[in-house]
Amino acid sequence: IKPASLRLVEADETAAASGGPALRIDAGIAAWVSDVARLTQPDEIVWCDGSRAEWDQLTKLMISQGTLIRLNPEWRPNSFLARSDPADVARVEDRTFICSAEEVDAGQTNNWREPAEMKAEMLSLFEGSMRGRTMYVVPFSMGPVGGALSQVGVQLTDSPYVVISMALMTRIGTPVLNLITDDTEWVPALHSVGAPLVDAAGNVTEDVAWPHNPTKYISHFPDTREIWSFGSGYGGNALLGKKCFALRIASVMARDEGWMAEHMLLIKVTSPEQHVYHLAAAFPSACGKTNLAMLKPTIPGWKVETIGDDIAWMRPGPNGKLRAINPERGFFGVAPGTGIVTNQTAVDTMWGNTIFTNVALRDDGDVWWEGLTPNPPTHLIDWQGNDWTPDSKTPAAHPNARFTVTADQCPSIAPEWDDPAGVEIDAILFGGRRPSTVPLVAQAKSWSHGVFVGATMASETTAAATGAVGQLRHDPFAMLPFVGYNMADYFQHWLDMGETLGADAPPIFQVNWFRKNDEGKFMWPGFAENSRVVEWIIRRLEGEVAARQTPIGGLPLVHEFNIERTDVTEDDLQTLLGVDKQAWVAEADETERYFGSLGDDRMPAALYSELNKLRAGLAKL
Ligand code: SAT
Ligand code: MN
Repeated sequence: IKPASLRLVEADETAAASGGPALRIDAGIAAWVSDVARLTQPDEIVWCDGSRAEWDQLTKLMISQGTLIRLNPEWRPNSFLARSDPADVARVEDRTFICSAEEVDAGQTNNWREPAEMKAEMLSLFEGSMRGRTMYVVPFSMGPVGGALSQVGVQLTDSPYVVISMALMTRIGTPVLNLITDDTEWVPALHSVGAPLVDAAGNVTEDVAWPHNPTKYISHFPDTREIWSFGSGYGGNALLGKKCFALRIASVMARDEGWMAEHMLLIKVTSPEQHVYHLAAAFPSACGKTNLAMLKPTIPGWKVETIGDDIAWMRPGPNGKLRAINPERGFFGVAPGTGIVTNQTAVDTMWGNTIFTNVALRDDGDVWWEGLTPNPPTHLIDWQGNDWTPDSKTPAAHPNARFTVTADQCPSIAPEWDDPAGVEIDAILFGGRRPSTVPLVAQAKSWSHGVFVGATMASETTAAATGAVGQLRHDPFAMLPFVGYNMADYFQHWLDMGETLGADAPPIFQVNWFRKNDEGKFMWPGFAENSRVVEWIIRRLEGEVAARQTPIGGLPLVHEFNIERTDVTEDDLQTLLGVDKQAWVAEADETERYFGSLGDDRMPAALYSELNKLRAGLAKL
């Protein structure tokens, strides 16, 4: 089956003129599409309209190609399983490049290549890369279509899996295309899986279920605001609206225009007194953002609603306070560990209309993964298509297996989640996976101390990116893989935003759900019990609880911190809310080394001054 609306559009044509749907296509887009088509040589071009008919056509096509398996509609209507190639299962940070004109502008934390050189190399990869395939044109909006804080882009891709994923994760199609006129800024995002079906000599290769190329490049051109992605069909490598645009390119736009593009969830919290607060929280990939975003408080009278689970765009609003939107339309959540015990809301969200990638298939045609239910079924087909039983030595689902679903299916979604004006931010949280040192919660002493806390964040690595798992690495602001420019300049931008916001800057808190005791056991129950930390933060905003001032920030008083009806012992709570002087002295030394590694000439002096204050305070303990 081939999609019906296939048209090759030349620069001076419109889709309407070529017999397609009546679209008004900006000449700039049309010219770019035809340039890329000349380069990549697809058989056909499809302009995606974002309709249900298009979704049905593409999912049918992919079922026939073996890319998708339709799940049993009785359990999971309009839902599909995709199994990726085992060599294409996560973001490839070592193949991700920031191609600014000057190397120093990419900084010490990004891979850099000279833009013209990178383009020359990638042009030869893209040449003929779509032969035998269809090129899809996917106009997309990050943020509500036409919203003042929203941005538009156009992704060209030869992956129908990417098209349907973009359809869930962003607003795509005709309404977006109609927004783009001569003076609209839009981000061109070029993507190919790099697996042509016909070679230059005309020899035909058979297609595979998950085409990709061993050579991968995820390249960003921040000066011209372009994205070129080659060789991968997976997640953040291929859904270019997400990490590539909404974080790497948007962080550059934000720096230039005085706003912020952050790796943050957004929640609305209602207190028992019916006071409403909005929190933004940064955690690295696969550290529980989705769980916190869908938190069901265990403490009476509190309510948490979801606004976003991964990315926040924030800027000062008309009253001077920081406002945030979720630029995405859906969730691309980690499946393993998401289950009826840890996050019933997420499970309820995926009742249907969901794409599952690299999870296991049940015999009844539904899906399963580690942690979905306490006990595994007796037989499964694992993520690689092999028989699996509870005795198997390998996991049934890949650790970075994902569910993709729209946010409006989430039972805890806040009514204002897609308000184009965004929500006012009352507090910012920073967290990582830290088995030691970092307390359960601490309030930063000031905005600049908060920036220091963000800049010194570290976390154990997870399966969200290729490479070793469980190794502590610096991950400033949970943005290490996502800042599209020099990290030291990014720190400076945060300090500058503090100047702009002045007294209206929201308080900043550091949190850590992942403290372990000497036996290696988690000391804090986490998940829904994190509502207790949220409660303390809100009570701080209200001035209802005190904080013990320490060199690392304001810590809860043990007797004021609510652990009723938990297994947490008073002793453990002391540790969770304590300052381990020795560990912090070592942390300060490591911070100095890390700051030095970022390039001393651009590192803000304010951060070194925070480091000095920390050391002086520790010396007095
Ligand atoms: O693969 S993604 O980058 O989209 C998910 C993540 O790592 O946060
Ligand atoms: Mn993320």
